Amino acid sequence: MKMKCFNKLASCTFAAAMALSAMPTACAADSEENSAKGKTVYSFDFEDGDVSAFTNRGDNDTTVISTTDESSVSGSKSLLASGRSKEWNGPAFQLDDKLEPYTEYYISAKVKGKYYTNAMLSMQYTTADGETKYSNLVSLSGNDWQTVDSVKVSFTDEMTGVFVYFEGGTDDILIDDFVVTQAPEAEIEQDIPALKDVFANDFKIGTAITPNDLSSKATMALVEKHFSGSLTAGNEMKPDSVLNKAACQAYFEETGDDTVPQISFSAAKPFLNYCQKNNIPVRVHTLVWHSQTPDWFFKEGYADDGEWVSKEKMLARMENYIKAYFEELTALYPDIDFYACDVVNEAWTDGGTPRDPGEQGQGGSQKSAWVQVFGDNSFIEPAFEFARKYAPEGCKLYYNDFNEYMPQKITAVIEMATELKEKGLIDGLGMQSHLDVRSGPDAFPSVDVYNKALDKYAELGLDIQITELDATTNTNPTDESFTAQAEYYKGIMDSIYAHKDNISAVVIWGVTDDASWRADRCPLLFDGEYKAKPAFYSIIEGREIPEQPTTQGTTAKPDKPTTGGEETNVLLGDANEDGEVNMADVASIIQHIGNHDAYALSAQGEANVDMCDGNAGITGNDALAVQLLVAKQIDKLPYVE
Ligand code: 9MR
Repeated sequence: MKMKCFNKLASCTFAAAMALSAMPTACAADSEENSAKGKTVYSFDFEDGDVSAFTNRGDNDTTVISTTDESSVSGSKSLLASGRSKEWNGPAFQLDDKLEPYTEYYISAKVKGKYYTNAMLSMQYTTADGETKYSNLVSLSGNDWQTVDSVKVSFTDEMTGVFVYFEGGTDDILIDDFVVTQAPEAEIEQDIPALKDVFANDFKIGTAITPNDLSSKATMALVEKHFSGSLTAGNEMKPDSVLNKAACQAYFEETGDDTVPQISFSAAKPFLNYCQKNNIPVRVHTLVWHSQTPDWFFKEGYADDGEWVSKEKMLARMENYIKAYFEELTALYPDIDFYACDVVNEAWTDGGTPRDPGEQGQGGSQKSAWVQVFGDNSFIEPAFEFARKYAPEGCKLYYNDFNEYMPQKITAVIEMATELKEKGLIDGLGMQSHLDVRSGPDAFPSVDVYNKALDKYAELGLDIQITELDATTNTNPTDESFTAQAEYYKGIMDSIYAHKDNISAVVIWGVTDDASWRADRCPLLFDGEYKAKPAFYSIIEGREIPEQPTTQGTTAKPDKPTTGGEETNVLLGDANEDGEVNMADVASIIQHIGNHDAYALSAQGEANVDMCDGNAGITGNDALAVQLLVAKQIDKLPYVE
């Protein structure tokens, strides 16, 4: 295959990036600067006494909202939220009735408690399934007025009832100078190589995303360009998001059976809808984990204060959970390629022993309720057995862990994996790879140590995936920090590349530094302004870009046909009119042809299908054309041979 070498371009852009990084040093976008750059869309100093844009949080919230001249930052008045009786009571400002979805805004304000400020700015919204979600955006405490400084918010068109609100304590809260600024529309760099192209013939390149990422146009543009080889949900497919306590308890009450856990993918739906629509392969993360798994899952009657269940009951719960998980996932998303699954996560300590038994909150978050119930790590094998039994075809099964280069952990993981491999239960190992550059020479782990761990896992003959790669700098990074980070990333990527025959995917744990779980130490490849960092250039430096790369997870989006320059409502290929073109449409066309009486397409469905093969009349060739598009054999409709 013809290749073009990236060397020249890489070295000049790498140099440019190094020079650029001389300007900003913090990884999050500078908030003052951002809010100054943005367009102010709402601004309240409350001098006119108008507080009508703010409400309390529903019927059970006793907050009374007015203005006061007791204290203020600008002018002589501020908003007063009095009469609060619960910590979560407080003044709320609705976003989705005033602002645009998929657009980033900054919220700035001054906040003061009556005697002492102990407040939070939080956000709430309701999902398409009617569930209300809450998240804390920023905590503020101290004497007198505190500042909410350009906190970034955005939402998708699937969310309703989107509010930001102030809460905390039960004393009066005062607000002044509440400003909403629309962030300038961020452009991503289109003129840099796409990671998925650079590594197209080596391994899938992917990332992990959060619901917030989904509502940021620029973040998702980076995902589409670089990371559409694989996506992982940052949190929404973990047990605490999927297990539905109320439904578990209701099922138990109704049937007397507490071994059939009830689940819901409502938190993951925006993520999964995106992956389905854009045809992006998904890593399922994760089924069996000591963390982010509620303790009630291990208790009699699913009660918080219940007794621990027996090992037998837990095995039944585990099997039914894994069964329901895959059945529901594949029923809801038959077209998504769930190509990998972290069946068990983080079961071994760095010392190569099982975790201590206990509730997850005890002793930090290190204790394991699985060990509590099973007495040891004997829950691992049945987890893989059940996953093997119920996972869809093509979904490879992994054991996933962090610090996977610690000597005793390597021994424990290899011993476990060897046994599981002999029984045909495991396909690969996930090396999370949460790394730390520190100041360069004392990086943890060193590239050499990381490389040796890869050597050992490669010898096992199992597949390897790098599942959560990020490499932190320090809390106040300088230019030197970013240079050291780039060098370290390069070393790690070279080591990964040297093992590419054993590695099928490399997943970076997040897109932009400011949205990382370790945002304070800027661990990713793109900064808060969506710009590629030196680390980005360092990992592609010297790599050859295949001229016609095997595309990773590209979208099968049909072109809309036009009539005399006017766009029509026809979406070619969309037989069932769900706005997407996939195998379900192929089935609908075949059914329409085979049994018109029972399965006739609607008039719009017929219009969407008729010209797929470039000819009038719905025939098997229309179905074939749609199938070719879905299989990415062609890139648009109509398909005329
Ligand atoms: O990125 C996740 C972060 O948003 C959560 O707060 C955190 C809580 O455990 O989990 C993070 O993801 C973890 C992943 O699921 C497993 N490996 C470690 C990751 C970082 O903690």
